[in-house]
Amino acid sequence: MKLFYSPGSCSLGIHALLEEIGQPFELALVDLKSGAHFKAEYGAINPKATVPALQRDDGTILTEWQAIAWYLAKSNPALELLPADLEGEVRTLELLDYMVATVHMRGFSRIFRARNFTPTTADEPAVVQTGQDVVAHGFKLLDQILGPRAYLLGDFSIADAALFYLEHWAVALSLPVPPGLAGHYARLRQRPAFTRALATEGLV
Ligand SMILES: N[C@@H](CCC(=O)N[C@@H](CS)C(=O)NCC(=O)O)C(=O)O
Repeated sequence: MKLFYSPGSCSLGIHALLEEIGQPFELALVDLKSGAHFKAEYGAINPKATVPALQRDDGTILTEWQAIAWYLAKSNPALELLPADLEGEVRTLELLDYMVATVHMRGFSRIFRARNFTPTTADEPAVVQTGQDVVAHGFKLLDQILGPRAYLLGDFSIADAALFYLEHWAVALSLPVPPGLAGHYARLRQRPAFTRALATEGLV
């Protein structure tokens, strides 16, 4: 398998999951900062011009964070990266969708790319503030869901890898992180797979 990634982006969570799985995989750098995702070469791989994208061993490409994580969990059942029961599965999907579609796409995306949300430069600080409010509300809810447990669903799951990249961004931006999530982030950084992914991406 080959993961198309950009260092420190949301692909970090998928990278850490591939490390958790422990099977050989390749990394292909798509440097978002230099606009490599808009070049024709990457367009032929993922016309959505986003990372992560996963090329599987049969050559097919899978996109969208939740779909890639779900595929990795389901194709490695012995690792139990997903709860086995229906209730556990829908709770995982519920968490993934909230973290990726809301906290990431409606929150952090406004902070990182305010200009994509308004044609008016003067409005950009307000866009960033809205993004920070979405993140703060999301982190409050996720902190409540985590509660005193080590991981979002009790045992480690793909949901924790999504929360990890959000926490990583918040720490990098010096945004407030509730104590429970700060503990969760520290705990994941200690997992060898996450430590390796961070080191490979030059983030430690
Ligand atoms: N819905 C996509 C979103 C992925 C996404 O937005 N990735 C960001 C990096 S974290 C990206 O590729 N951005 C490209 C850009 O900003 O132009 C997913 O879940 O994979």
